[in-house]
Amino acid sequence: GGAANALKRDIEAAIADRERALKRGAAQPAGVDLTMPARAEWRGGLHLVTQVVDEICEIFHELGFTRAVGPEAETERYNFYALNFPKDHPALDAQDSFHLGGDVVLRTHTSPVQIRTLETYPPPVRVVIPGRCYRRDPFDASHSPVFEQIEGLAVDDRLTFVDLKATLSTFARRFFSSDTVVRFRPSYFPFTEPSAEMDVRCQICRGSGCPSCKQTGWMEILGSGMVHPAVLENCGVDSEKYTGFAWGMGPERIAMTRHGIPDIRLFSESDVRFLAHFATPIR
Ligand code: 2U9
Repeated sequence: GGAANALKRDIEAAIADRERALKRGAAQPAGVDLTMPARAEWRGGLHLVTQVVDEICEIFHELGFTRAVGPEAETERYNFYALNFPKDHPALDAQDSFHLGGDVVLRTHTSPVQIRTLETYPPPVRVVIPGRCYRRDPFDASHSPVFEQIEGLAVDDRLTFVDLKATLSTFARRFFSSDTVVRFRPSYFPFTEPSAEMDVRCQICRGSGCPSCKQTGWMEILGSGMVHPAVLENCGVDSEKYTGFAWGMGPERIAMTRHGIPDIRLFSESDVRFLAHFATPIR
């Protein structure tokens, strides 16, 4: 106690000495302005892709979808076979996917989470699944070997292609603007039949044609389709009783479409000028 009191007196005396010296102005070194405000602190913020993922999931939440997540390392069964990929599909090739040994791969899409959901919960099911995916793609302006995906799935009795179109066009109008025009084009995926891609009118030129939309006036936003009956049966769902629709999209591409960002590599290069431009404070 005695020692602590002595120390306290010494500190108080030192502070008082210093205060007197500062008041005299004696201690201010030449060229230093002690009244200058301190530099602003660096604040962390949410990455643009995180913001877009959250916004998209929130819109689907309003439409009745629950967010689900799952593992990034998956068996070939969950990543390919349960989804009706034929054994000779190019995606199964070591050239296209990262194989971790045995029958384990880094997931190439978030679809395995829908398979797990259908195996676990009886219909009706409505889920939206954001997550990181991996493909052996070149790292260039429009491809990245590591990317985010958001997929969705609805399975219920009497769901039709009309439900798919209504859900996805409602999403586009809420995400872009209420007057956004969409179109559906026929497509092909092993896990959906029929399949369609959805385009929105180019957000940059509003349809008149510009370099961002390669003069077409449209931008592709997502792929979709009615779940293939074989996929439902693979998960133990009676395809005579239930139907479903599903879709998949890339949030990086959507963020690029919305903000006119020319190169996907900007998202992972950690250039603070780019990050700070789009960052929003964490609440
Ligand atoms: C189950 C049943 C159906 C998910 C789907 C797409 C269409 C699609 C890609 C678009 C570009 C992803 O970002 S991208 O690389 N996806 O076009 N995905 S339908 O269909 C499923 C998934 C799981 C059980």
